[in-house]
This record gives sequence, C-alpha cells and structure tokens, in this order.
Amino acid sequence: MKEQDPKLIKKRFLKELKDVKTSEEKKKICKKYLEEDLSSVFSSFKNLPAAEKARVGRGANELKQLLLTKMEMVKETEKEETGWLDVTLPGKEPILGNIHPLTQMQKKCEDIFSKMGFVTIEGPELENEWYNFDALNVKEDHPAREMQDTLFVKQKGREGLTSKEKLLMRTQTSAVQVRYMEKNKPPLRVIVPGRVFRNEATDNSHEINFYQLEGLMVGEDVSVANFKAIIGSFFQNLFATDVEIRLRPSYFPFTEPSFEVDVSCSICKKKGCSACQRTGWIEVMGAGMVHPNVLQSAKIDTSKFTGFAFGGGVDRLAMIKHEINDIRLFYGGDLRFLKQF
Ligand code: FA5
Repeated sequence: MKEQDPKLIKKRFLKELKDVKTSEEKKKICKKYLEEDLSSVFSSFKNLPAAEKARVGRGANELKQLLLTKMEMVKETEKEETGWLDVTLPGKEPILGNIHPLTQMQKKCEDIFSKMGFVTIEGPELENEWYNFDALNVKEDHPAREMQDTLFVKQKGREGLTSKEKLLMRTQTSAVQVRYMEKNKPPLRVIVPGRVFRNEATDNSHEINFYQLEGLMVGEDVSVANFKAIIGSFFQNLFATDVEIRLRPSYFPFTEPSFEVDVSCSICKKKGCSACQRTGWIEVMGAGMVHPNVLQSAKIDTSKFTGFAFGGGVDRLAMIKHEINDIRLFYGGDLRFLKQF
C-alpha cells in the first residue's frame, strides 16, 4: 500500500530529486511521482472519511502543481544543456520600423510627378561652386555665396582653384539643373529630390539640413501657364483637400520672371500661428521661367527652347500635410513622434 499523505510524499519527492544529478534522472523521478504516487492519492481519495477529504484534496492539488512545475523546469534545463530547439514554437515577432515621414513625402511627390511624365534623377550633395552658383547665373557677389549662408569645404590652396574645383555642401537642388542639361537635351521633364545644407539659424520652419524637390521642364513653347497647371495638379493630388495656393513675385538669379509659391497654413487654417510665422501662409517653393543664361550654361538653344523650374521644401510639405508645427521634430530621432507615420 502506497503512502497516501501528500505532505509526506512531497517531502520524499524533494529529497529524491535532490539526490540525483542529471536531468534524465530528475525527469524519471517527476514522471514516477506523477504517474504512480499522485495517481494513487487520487484513486484512494473516494475512500477517505469526509473530514479528511478537504485536507488531502488540497494537499494533492498542491503536490500535483509542484510535480508539474518541477517537470517543466527539468525540461527547460535539459533544453539548455542539449541546445535543443523547438522549431514548432511560434517565432518572435520582429520589431518593424517605419518609413521616415520625409521619405514618405518624397516618394509621394515622385509618384505624382511621374504620372505627369517627370523622371526622377539625383545629383551629388558635395557639389562644386560652378554648378551650385556660376552655372545658375549667381554672381560672385551674391549674398548666398557668403560664409554665413553656405557651408564651404576647406581645401588646401583653395584661393587658386577654379569654381569647378571649389567644393561646398549644395545649398539647393537647382545645382542639378545644368548637370542634367549638359547631358540631356530638350524636351525634358525631371524632378530632383535631395538633401541640401545651409548655414543658418534654426527655428520652427528652418533647419540647416533639409530636403528639397526640384522640378525642371524644358521644351518648345513651355510657359508660365504650363507651370501653373502642373503645380496646381500636384498640390491637388498631394493634399487631396482644399488648400489655397498663391504665387508671389520674387527674385532668383536663375529664373526670369521668378515667383514664390505659398500654400495656406493647414495648422491654423490661415489664422496665423508659429509654424507660418503668423502670416497664414507657408512658403513651400521658389519657381520661375529658366533664365536664358542658365540654358546657355548647358549649351541649349535659347531661340528655340524655354522652360520652367521650381524648388520646394519637402519638409515644409510634410509639415502642412501632417499639421506639424516644428520642422526640428523630423530630425530629433524621437520614436514616439516618428512611429505615428
Ligand atoms: C531655392 O532654394 C531655389 N533653388 C528654388 C528655385 C528652384 C527657384 C528653381 C526657382 C527655380 P529657396 O531658398 O526659397 O529657393 O528655397 C526653396 C524652398 O526650400 C523654400 O520655399 C522652402 O520651402 C524650403 N526651405 C528654404 N530654406 C529652408 C530651411 N532652412 N529649412 C527648411 N526648408 C527650407
């Protein structure tokens, strides 16, 4: 007749378990107690006097719990010892990142323009002065060429170098215009997304490193009317809501006439807020008809061809789209912010 008192069985079980070393032996003991000792307690249960039933029942359940837990623990140790791998276990779900909101915005712009026949091209971030300034009709004394606005690259004997040799971090994607037109002749329609750098103080809407989207269309009879139609269609597709657009006369050395394109501020609904500098409008791009001197830099016949160009801030577009009031959030690396997109 087997021992029926769960407390005594437990004592004996723990002692036996302690006396053996290998997982194999421990497993055998757990199995024996589960199949024999515990079963015997349960099968004798019905014959116990009513007063005993509660005590033994509680003890038997505790014993069962203990035996099962020990068995699990032994199995775990055994897995570690043998390097056992259960390939049927569900895998750990990988933590997926998401695409940065600025990259998402860039891709969206590329999609919209590609449907209007524009090809996406790229250019170098480390540029020379000629493509960034001279080829774009930006004269030697233009303020943009000052140290305060542009990040120039230190070079030995820089003074003696030509503007094609003097390096800088490009301040605008417009630098790619002449690079492209030297190798590709009209008709052409391209967009150039990319990172640009400016040596300036940061605030809600200005960063020293930000993204632009350049557009260039050159052909016969290309006019301001073409620009308005294309850019209007772009904004309509991008925002899919009623944002207002306005063109303001402006000046760029590489376009004539030139204008700024503003979009109504979606954050304050034109009431005026810190993101729009209290004006109700956010400046998103500069634009104009390509200056003949720029076409000539690329040896394009100005009696035959005209074109328009524009350069917009991708960050500003993302701010308007997602109602973000500080451009610096894009670069802060705060996952709580970035995971929302
Ligand atoms: C230019 O950079 C011209 N290359 C645009 C252009 C292209 C004009 C082709 C004509 C023809 P601007 O400096 O205004 O222009 O900058 C263009 C856009 O970049 C601005 O409208 C704004 O949306 C964005 N931008 C300018 N500076 C900053 C900055 N510091 N931080 C974030 N976005 C900026």
